[in-house]
Amino acid sequence: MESAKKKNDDNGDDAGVERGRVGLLYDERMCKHHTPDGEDHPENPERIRAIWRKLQSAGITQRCVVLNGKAAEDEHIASVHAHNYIKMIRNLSTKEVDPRRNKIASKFNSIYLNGGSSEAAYLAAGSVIEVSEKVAKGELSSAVAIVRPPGHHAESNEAMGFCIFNNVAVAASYILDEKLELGIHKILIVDWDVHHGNGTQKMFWKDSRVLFFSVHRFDFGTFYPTGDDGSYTMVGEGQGAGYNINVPWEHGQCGDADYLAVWDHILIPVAKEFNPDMIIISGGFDAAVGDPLGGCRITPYGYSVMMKKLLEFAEGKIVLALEGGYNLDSIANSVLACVKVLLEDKPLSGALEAYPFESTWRVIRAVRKELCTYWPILSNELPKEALAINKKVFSFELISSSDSDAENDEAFKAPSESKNDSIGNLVEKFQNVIRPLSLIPFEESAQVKAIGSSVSWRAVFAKTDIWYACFGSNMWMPRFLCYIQGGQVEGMQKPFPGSIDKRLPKDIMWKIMPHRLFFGRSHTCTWGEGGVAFLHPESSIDDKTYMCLYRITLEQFNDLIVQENVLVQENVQHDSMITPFFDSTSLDSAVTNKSIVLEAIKEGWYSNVVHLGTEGALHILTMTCSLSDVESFKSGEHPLRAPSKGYMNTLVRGLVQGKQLSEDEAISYINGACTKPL
Ligand code: Q9C
Ligand code: ZN
Repeated sequence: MESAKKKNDDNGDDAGVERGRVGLLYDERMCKHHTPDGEDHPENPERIRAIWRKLQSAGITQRCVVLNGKAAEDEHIASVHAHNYIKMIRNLSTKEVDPRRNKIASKFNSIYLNGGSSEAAYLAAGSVIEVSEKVAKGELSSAVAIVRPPGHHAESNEAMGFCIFNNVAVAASYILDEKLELGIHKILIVDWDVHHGNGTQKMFWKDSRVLFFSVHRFDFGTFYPTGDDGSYTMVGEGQGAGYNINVPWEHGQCGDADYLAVWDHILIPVAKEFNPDMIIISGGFDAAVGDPLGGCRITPYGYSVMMKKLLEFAEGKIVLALEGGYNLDSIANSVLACVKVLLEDKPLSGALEAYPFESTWRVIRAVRKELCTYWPILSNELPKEALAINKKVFSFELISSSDSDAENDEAFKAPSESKNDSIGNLVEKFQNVIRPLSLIPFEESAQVKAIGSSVSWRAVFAKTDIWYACFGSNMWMPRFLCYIQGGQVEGMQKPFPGSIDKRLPKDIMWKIMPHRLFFGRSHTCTWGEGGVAFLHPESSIDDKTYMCLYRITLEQFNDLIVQENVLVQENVQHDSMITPFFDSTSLDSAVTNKSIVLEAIKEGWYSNVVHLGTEGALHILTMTCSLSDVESFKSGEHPLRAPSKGYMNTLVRGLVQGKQLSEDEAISYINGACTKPL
């Protein structure tokens, strides 16, 4: 550490041009903590290596004061952790294989341990202490500690959620308890990791010297670490009452606009009042766009603005300590953006995505109401602009895709009756029905533009197959393929861009499902009169619906969701695909609860993804309306309406060519679904 510091001092020309001295701490020894038998794990050594490499290649490391890690002293850790726990971590063996150590790990929630874990944990905690002390002293103006294992889930006597020691809590306590002479009496901890910082919250629960602020996915207590701890009602106790602020998102997909609304309407006003002497950021980057666990979408630009707004406080004394963040590119670019802010580089250019979610204003209101007795500034009305914006939030309009008016188009040639037509053969036969995308004058698709930033989730989701089950016009394969390959079949008034991954469905099959098919809505804005098909989300043994199942990837399914719920504002569609609408959390939820209404597109008519079971090892998913929409259909608020002739023809064609029903049978099947009361 000394040598690194000296080197930089000698190199004063470079460091001298910088406005201040920004510390950067990195130590390869923290990579020694990894899974004991080498299985993949999101919290792996490559995380900090990727960040370090990025800072090096961006020429940032030369402009900073580079520090090596330093192991924490037990007595300093003891200010927030129990002695027995510290002893246990200290005494973890360094052996390559140790069943006893595995047994210890298994007693904790989401924890692995290996021969390097103890050393890395001490280094992570000690390193955050080290940079915090230097910032507190003014030796450094600010600092970034690229540490692992992370810390904010760790509790007094418990490792948890990939965390062993609570690095940030250890450092804050050290500065407040051991270094009174430095004049740091109030610390603001900003925890922007996508998960709630349960450990840190507990450690300063009754402490008014630490204002703990955490913004995290909560999903009504179902998101890790689950339970009520992350609720906005958890405000602290005793002296600490009002000094614990939770901002619990109701769902994923939150991005720059949501976080900055929280900054502007909660964090910054409170920080002005609290007037911290120093800020420590529990800097998880798992709310970044592209993160496989978080499902949120903060961009590097978003992080840079969040950072910049905090730099106005505590004379810029900020320590950023790494917590979570599991997409290597996302975390590297996000940390880079943050360091640039500390170096006071000219701001990143970037534009904020559209608007916060409606739910974001709901959460902000709830938090402000809960805390306004402690922070009177929060009792003011939210500014009018916020309300105006609220109205505009994500107003989608469905341009139905399930109501093709395709009449008997000349181009169509019936496929052969052969029973063992492969998908490829079938597609070839249908191909002449689809106007290939390449022939249609078409602006570069918004989705295609978004590829750059969404490679990672796409790469992951491209590897998971699901069965997409349809009951409407998509039963007719040429119509469905418009969503995969792009293009339009005759009768459609506009082409669809298709999926990014244009590979054909790997398989196709039919099933009869015990659900009610019905037709509703009076018309669609582009297709005119007539209802479109919906499936009752709940099953009932008295009902039968023919469903055509296409084996596609989860990535294609997401592209399908966007096209099925066509979004009016182009930029919204564009933004929407930076992260998947339907992610692994949504899938879990759909499997557990049978269905999930996707918040981000809840205004769409097909925003409800229903899990219909499994086939082989794969999930069967469909898209339909929400249960509350069903109620609206029942009450007459939404009309039930038979399909137009053209739409009817498409459905019949799908059922007949899928060899499910004769033409007459298909017609009476649809008519039955139209006439039977809901
Ligand atoms: N079903 C941090 O980001 N997930 N920790 C466990 C169990 C644990 C995340 C899921 C996520 C821990 C520091
Ligand atoms: Zn996290």
